[in-house]
Amino acid sequence: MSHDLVLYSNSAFSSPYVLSVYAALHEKGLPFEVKTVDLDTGENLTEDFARLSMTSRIPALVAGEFSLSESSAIIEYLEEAYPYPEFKTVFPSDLQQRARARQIQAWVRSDMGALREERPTTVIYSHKNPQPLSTAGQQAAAKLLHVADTLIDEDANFLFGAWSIADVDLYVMLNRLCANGDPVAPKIQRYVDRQSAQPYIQDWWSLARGIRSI
Ligand SMILES: N[C@@H](CCC(=O)N[C@@H](CS)C(=O)NCC(=O)O)C(=O)O
Repeated sequence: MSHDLVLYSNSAFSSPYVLSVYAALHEKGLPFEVKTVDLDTGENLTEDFARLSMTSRIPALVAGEFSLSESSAIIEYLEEAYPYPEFKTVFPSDLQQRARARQIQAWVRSDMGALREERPTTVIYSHKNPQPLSTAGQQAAAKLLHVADTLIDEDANFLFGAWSIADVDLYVMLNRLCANGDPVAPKIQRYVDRQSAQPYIQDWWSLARGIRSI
């Protein structure tokens, strides 16, 4: 299957959900174009973008005549449309690890709201939040760090031996704490640094910082 792929991001490049799709496209080696919509001016609510995304949300992927939003659905689509072994897989090969990766993906998208609110992704590339975490924020951070401690080995390797998309999702969540200077164990910091070092991740944050344009 070969299509012109277009990934729609918010113009601030602050969305962890867009980053997850951006990572999947890079890892699969798929050429794609990035277009932006300005959420602050409601550009996502225009008829054109609503038609394309169906839900007026980013990320949205356009693949020829087809378009889709919701990052997990997009990643699953890419995985099936551009399958292994011709293309790199973004999921672990082992059945149970694959299920665990999907658990992590779903979990970081649906839990720990207080942490997402008090440590938005802007702390990663822009302003830190000097305010201590609220009780709810601390509880969310403790839960996150407990899961990370369970899944990440002492060498701070990828979660499932080789890279998977769950590494990107867990990395962004953990980096909300690391980048803000909130305390984390050394192996968690090493794990975050390892993911941060991927060139396309650095590219992404330089887009967010406005250092690089698309
Ligand atoms: N569950 C969605 C979350 C996407 C999401 O929250 N997108 C936000 C920006 S980060 C958005 O489009 N907000 C505008 C709106 O909902 O109107 C996914 O994984 O793609």
